[in-house]
Order: sequence, then structure tokens, then C-alpha cells
Amino acid sequence: MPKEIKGDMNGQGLHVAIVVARFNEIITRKLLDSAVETLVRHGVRDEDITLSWVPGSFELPVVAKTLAKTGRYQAVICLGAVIRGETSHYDMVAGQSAGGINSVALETGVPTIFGVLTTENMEQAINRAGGKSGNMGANTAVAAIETARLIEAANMA
Ligand code: INI
Repeated sequence: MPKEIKGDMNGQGLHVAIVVARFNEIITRKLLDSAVETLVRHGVRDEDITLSWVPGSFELPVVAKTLAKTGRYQAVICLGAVIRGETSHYDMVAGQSAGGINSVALETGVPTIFGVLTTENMEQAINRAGGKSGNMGANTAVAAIETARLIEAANMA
């Protein structure tokens, strides 16, 4: 019987940093509210959540890396919204943001959660930020807790 290492959904005692892009704030604020609400619902204390705003999704990785490297957080959540209809450099902003966030996770070992909506238009973004397709902010909170707990369990196994 294989020994399985699992993360649970108990956020008690976790310290979580959230970095959120101000670009498309009408969307990112909804992601943020949902992420914070979900973290707290799973036991993360409000005062153990640290929030930083950055200008746009392109700036998420560098601030996430700075926070991850402090060693104070068991997870970092990155939130943004890149909307194709709004920009000619959608692919660059979305690609660099995603690649950068992944690099932060791999280089620091701190789960760095990708909560950047990449959509064709504003309607799709609204749908994924509390509209008919749910709220990606809540998903990032759940992913942060489970991955942080899994890493904790893996280090103790
Ligand atoms: N940033 C976003 O988060 N979403 C976008 O849709 C977007 N558009 O459309 O360009 C965007 N651009 C800004 C970018 O993230 C940087 O802040 C900027 O290039 C300065 O480095």
C-alpha cells in the first residue's frame, strides 16, 4: 500500500501574502474579496493575510518573489486580469506574468498561486470574478491552503 502524502484544507496558523494588480481593478478587487473571504472561512486569521497592490499583472512576479523570499509566508497568491480586447500586448503580459509566477514558486519553494484571469473580453472576466462561472479568487485561496499543507506534510514525511 503506497504511503500517500496529502494536504488538507485547514488554514489555521498559515500566513498568506496576496499580491493584486490594480489594472482592471473592477475585476481584481472581486478576486481579492473572494480570496480573502475563502482564506478566513478556512481558518486563516485576517491579521495573518498581507496585501500588496502592484500596477499590473506584469509586476506580480517580482513582488511575489520578494515576499516569498522573506520566509514569513506559507503561500503567496497572485491576482490579476489580462483582457485581450483591452491590449495589443496581451500575449506578452499574460505570458510573462504566468511564467514569472511559476518561476517564483520553483525558485523559492513557496507555493505561489496563479490567479490571473486571461480572457478574450470583459464579459468573460466578469463571469469568472463572481459571475456565472464562479470566482477564481476563491479557487486560489483553496489552492494556496492545500498546497501549503501538502508541502508541510511532505517536509515532515
Ligand atoms: N496589466 C494587466 O494586469 N492587465 C491587462 O489587461 C493589461 N493590459 O491590457 O495591458 C496590463 N498591462 C499593464 C502591465 O501589467 C504593466 O503594469 C505595464 O506594462 C508596466 O510594466
